[in-house]
Amino acid sequence: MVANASEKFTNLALKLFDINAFKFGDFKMKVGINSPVYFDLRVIISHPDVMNTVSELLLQFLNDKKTSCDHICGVPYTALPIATLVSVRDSKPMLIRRKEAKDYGTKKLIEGKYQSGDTCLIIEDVVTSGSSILETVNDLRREGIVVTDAIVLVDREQGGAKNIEQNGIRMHSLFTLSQLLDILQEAGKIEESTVKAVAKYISTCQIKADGSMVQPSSKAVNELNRLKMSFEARSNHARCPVAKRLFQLMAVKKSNLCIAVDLPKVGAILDLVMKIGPHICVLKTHIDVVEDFNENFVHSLVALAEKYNFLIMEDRKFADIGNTVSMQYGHGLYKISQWADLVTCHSLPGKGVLDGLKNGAVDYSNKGVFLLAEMSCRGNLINEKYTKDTMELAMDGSNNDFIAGIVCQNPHVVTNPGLIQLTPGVQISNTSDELSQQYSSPQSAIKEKGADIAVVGRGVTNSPNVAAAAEEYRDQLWSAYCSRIESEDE
Ligand code: 5BU
Repeated sequence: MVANASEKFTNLALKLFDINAFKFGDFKMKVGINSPVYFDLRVIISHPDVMNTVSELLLQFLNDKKTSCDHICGVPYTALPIATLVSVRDSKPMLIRRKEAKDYGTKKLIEGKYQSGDTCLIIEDVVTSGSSILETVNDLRREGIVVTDAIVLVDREQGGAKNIEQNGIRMHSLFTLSQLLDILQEAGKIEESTVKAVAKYISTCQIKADGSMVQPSSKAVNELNRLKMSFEARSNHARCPVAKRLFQLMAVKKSNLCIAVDLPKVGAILDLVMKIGPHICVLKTHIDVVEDFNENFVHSLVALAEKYNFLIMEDRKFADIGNTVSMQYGHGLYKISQWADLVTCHSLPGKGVLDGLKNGAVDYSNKGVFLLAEMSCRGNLINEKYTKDTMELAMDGSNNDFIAGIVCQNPHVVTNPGLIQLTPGVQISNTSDELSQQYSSPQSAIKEKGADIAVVGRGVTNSPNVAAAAEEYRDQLWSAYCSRIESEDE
């Protein structure tokens, strides 16, 4: 069946969302208030099918508008390959504007064959203020080229169209931000609260052509800043059912404390869990340190999780090829997928490790993964690129129903309010151990590092009164969370 035009638009919008060409959360912008939506259309070059559809729709749009021109020019850099495809499909010669004139040779700013008086159509990926389009237009006009029309993939509706129209250019767009939001909401991909937060941001953050805000004194805040949102509100944004459940559980139990029970004997573990159960949202295990493991032990653990209403996370840090991980998760001595609600996983092997986990679970719809984007120990080899790539993996459309959250150490890693930040390395009385572990206080973990859930191990398990210690950590962590979401500062 041949898709009709609106179906094609809808499918393209959903595909762009799935490949992370735009994201919702909290993003730094050049002007003022952080934005709840962020576009990164550079990613489409990795998806030839998307490039194909985009160029096809642009061409169709141009033909419908009967916009005639001698040349096509893409605004560098994202729009260059798109302009190339349109140029080839339409047999229209292209022009390229250099961002800086070469400091040798001809010093030409505009590459390509043209004459003064020729007309040129501009192609751009996303327009915010319109200033990038105007820079390109100005350089073309300096060469005597006539520019009257620009076409963009997405108009963020923040004043760009008006700004460029004041410079004598008509702006056409394949999508406005509002249209994209409608499509995504209709398809159940985003919540009404997301649509509202974006609408509020757009109406408050209109931008002038010079990049400044129309109302610079505005007090608006980004309503999708997860650090300021309650766990109840964030449960609506979770795409992984276990994360949704965990957000709700935390809100009901008023606990964002995860205790790591790194003890070698089942008796001691169960005894401890009975004491700390009422205070925790997650119990974290390292099942391979248990010396007398047996099946009854996990049955007892699951029964305690039900009784005290917490989730069980096996901190297995899976890190192998999919096939191996699938066996490690579902089979072997521990059969982790049968009793752990959540597991941790390294992103190192890439997408295959997540496919392996899905494969190892009987039904992964009630299971979740925390991906490691950073570690707490001194000297670990993770760098910024690794962390960023881990987040790309987490947000990928094919995985995001399985990723409950991220293990990390700083507040800018997780931008999506539907993901939970888990931060280990928390203790009140120590700042390190002898084996490179580094600790921060409960307050610092929540307010400075951006933790939603803090992991406390020896801070509780080494205490002479574990119940009282758990209660103390629970109270400190919960009040730090309450103060984080209530405070006015950014
Ligand atoms: P501690 O006793 O509070 O230091 O225990 C911390 C727990 O968190 C322990 O089980 C570690 O394996 C786990 N952990 C960590 O400490 N740091 C990390 O970066 C990651 C996990 Br990931």
